[in-house]
Amino acid sequence: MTEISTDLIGTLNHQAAEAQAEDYAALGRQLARRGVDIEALTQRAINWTVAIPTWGVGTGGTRFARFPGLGEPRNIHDKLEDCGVIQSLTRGTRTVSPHIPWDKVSDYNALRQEAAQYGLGFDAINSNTFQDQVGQTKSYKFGSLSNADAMTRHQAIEHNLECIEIGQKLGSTALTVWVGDGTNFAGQQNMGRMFEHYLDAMRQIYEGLPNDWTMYIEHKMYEPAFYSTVISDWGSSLIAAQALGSQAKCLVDLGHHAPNTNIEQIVARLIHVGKLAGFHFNDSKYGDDDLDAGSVDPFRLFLVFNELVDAEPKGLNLAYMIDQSHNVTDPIESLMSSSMEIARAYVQASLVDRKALTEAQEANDVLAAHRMLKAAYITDVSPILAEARARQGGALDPIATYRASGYRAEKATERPMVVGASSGIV
Ligand SMILES: [Mn+2]
Repeated sequence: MTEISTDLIGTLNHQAAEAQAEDYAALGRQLARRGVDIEALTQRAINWTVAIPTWGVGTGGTRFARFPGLGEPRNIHDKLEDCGVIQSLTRGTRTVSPHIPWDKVSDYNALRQEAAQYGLGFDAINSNTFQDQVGQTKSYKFGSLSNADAMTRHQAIEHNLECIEIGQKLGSTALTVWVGDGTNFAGQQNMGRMFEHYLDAMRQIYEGLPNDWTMYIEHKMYEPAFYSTVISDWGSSLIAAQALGSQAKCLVDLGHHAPNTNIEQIVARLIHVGKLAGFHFNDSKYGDDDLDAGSVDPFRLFLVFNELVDAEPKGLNLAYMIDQSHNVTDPIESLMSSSMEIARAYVQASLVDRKALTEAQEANDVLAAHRMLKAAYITDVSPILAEARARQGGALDPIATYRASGYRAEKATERPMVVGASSGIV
């Protein structure tokens, strides 16, 4: 088990401590003038956590090629080690979201203990019926849960039920179902019948759900299917979640919508019907680009969190996970950066004066209302995020500390390059 040395974190934190104290105090005074208690915000930042997908620490790829990185994780044990590094430096990523079959092992109790050594627990478990596995009887070439062939659907159902079993051993309480099912040709399939097959299959999975579990339904507009997709949008997802029952909810992946879609409004609608499961965070410009969260449109990320913080009195219990593909960066650095950007949006959204905003909205004072959001959004809350990390033993500057540790170079010698390491674009 490799860790970033606490001595290194302590030394680098010490070097930056004076500047951090100064920035934190200055921000505290500024916020106090605005009637905001910086300590309360810091406490919120400390409590915040987002899940790391186990496949995210590997280098992703495009439809054309994959350029492997140095010292890539070769298996779930290496992945947990990398996720442990992210958690030790950022302190805001306390769980990992496993993927089956990529993370299959023979002893899940041992895996749970292994994760616990890194201070990690297991979040939602992800099933995979979008690719064929070695030794599989039926192919998913023409779909899985919505396949025209009953035996193929049965195989996909059984896989999801197995995921629930594995998840229970890992301490997970949610199953995320995303299927790539769809068509590439008009007339290829009957769109109504496909949806009925999907619902029927999902019902059988739902029946296998333990009482304290939730099923997350993830929609995606297109890809790999390009003419029609069985769960293409939040409407289809909501129909399915409502048909299944109270334990089924809708997961919003920020990259899975048409360009320019008002995602924060979808979030508000799903909150309204009590069907919002949570998020897969990433960013995009054109489609499901799986770019780093907050790297292209941080304001949109903020606006999503604005809806979430606004709805906090409703007692939301949401799942937050990063879902990105890292093609040109060190995945550990990207995941640390993204986790900090997500926490930033959350803390910024927490700055909004909800009472004053409601009053401005009720009075149709358009510009005042807008400026309240912008005032929160342009506030640099970095000192709060750094403070939250440091108070928990993390790094004031996680990426600089990681670079100084030489972790990647060490792994490059320990982990020889393997061909065909799994990557995720879901
Ligand atoms: Mn996703």
